[in-house]
Amino acid sequence: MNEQTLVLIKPDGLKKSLTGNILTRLSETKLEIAAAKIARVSEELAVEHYKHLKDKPFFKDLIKYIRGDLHDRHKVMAMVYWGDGAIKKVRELCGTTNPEEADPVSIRGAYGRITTSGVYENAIHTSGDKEDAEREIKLWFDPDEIIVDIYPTKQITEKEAKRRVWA
Ligand code: IDP
Ligand code: MG
Repeated sequence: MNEQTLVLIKPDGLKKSLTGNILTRLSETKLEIAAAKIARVSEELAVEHYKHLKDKPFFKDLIKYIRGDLHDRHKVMAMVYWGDGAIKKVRELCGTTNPEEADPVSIRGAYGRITTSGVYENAIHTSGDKEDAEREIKLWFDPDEIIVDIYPTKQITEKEAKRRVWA
């Protein structure tokens, strides 16, 4: 069954120039990339994305990590992968959360590390299940940024809305 999952190449992955390697590994899944962008991560977005971990002792460092404060790379690469069994396929390829325990040939096993402050720097994020995927994709992307129709949308008219266009 076709489904979708959010993938983030985290700031450590970008700093280590792993984008190409990670995309090549992800292509093993034969899934389609339905959306892709480089994104700045606001404090608000980071906290919302990781809200299920807000009571953990490593939460503050985790927010710094995903915002790029630990790597001087204030961006992530965000993508939606789409296709049959997308969530499980990408999750398996990424490996377990703790990079030291991950299969050495998984993305996290190959590229992740645990910092001295205890954060798991595991180079990549991917949604854990269908509910997470929907919440996360809606958080990171607007419907028009995704080339397939995945969740219901509605039309709104924004009269006073201002936006930048090319000068
Ligand atoms: P996931 O990324 O495999 O879905 P989550 O539990 O959602 O795992 O955790 C989000 C991120 O928080 C992880 O990818 C990792 O960077 C970090 N993290 C999770 N658990 C720990 C921990 O016990 N110590 C340090 N960092 C952690
Ligand atoms: Mg998770």
